[in-house]
Amino acid sequence: MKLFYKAGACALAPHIVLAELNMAYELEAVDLATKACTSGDFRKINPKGSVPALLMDNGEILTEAAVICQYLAEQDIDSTLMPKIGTIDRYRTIEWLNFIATEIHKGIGPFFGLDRMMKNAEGKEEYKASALEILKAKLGFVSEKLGTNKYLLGDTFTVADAYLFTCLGWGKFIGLDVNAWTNISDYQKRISERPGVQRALKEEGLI
Ligand SMILES: N[C@@H](CCC(=O)N[C@@H](CS)C(=O)NCC(=O)O)C(=O)O
Repeated sequence: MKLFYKAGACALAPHIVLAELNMAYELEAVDLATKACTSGDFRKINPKGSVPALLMDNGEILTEAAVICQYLAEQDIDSTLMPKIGTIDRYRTIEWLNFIATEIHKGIGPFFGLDRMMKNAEGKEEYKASALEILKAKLGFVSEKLGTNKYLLGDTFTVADAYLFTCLGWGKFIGLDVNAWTNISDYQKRISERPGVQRALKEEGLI
């Protein structure tokens, strides 16, 4: 299996899952500005032009971070990264994945492409200020739900934690101080110390 990624971007979530499961995998970096990668034009691999993309051993390509994470977790039937089918915890995990993808990931994503989206300097500042307030409200909700639990689902680390941890890492680039919420900063630290997470961070050159 090969994961196409950009260091620190959302592909870190499935990368963490691969490392946590100790699966055999290769990595290939993508230049998101030029869409170039060692294999050539990345758009021929993923026409959406975005990472992550997972090249499976049978040649299939799977995209969308939340979906790749679920797929990978289910390659190992003993894994607890995705709770078992039929349990409420499974739907809680999917509920978190959806929230993280649509509210947190896509709440932060536009900050990185603002120069391409808006020409008006004042408009950009206005957007950033209000988008930051919206994000803060969402993280306030996360902090409240998390409480002093180790992970989003309680004591068990799941794919939703791999995804949320990835997005929290972007806060420092957009003026969002996640240390404002003790529950979240403790959570971030706890996850960063997991061996699988350490391995993925090292492989992306982030530590
Ligand atoms: N819907 C996709 C979005 C992925 C995404 O936004 N990837 C970003 C990096 S975090 C990216 O590749 N941006 C460059 C682009 O889309 O051109 C997913 O959830 O995986």
